[in-house]
Amino acid sequence: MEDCIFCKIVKGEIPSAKVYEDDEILVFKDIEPLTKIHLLLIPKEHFKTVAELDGKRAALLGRALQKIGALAPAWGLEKGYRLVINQGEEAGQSVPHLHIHILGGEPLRWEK
Ligand code: DGP
Repeated sequence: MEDCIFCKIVKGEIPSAKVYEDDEILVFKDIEPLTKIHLLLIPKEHFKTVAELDGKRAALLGRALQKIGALAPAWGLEKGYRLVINQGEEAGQSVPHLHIHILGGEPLRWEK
């Protein structure tokens, strides 16, 4: 997608503070951190929501979750973390490229 900020980050056209990259995913620091540690994991392939998952993309997301589990301690998240995927307008999805927020580095509240 030409106008997608995260596709531009994947292509290196916009700089980002990367903490992990392989051939199918990228993890980098969120530019507007909500918690002491706030990372974003994106698939390199552009798609917007889980409604667009096929078998291949679902398998990729499974590997991405596995990677988070393996690398979270190295990112300073050994005490725990929260994963959030905002989907669509009412959830506040502002970038139309699927991304997993990885939040932590401090105690997180959970209330309405
Ligand atoms: P969401 O609201 O769920 O769509 O989250 C989008 C996140 O992306 C938001 O927390 C801010 C972050 N973000 C937007 N533009 C950039 C950027 O250019 N670089 C980085 N590192 N993060 C960005």
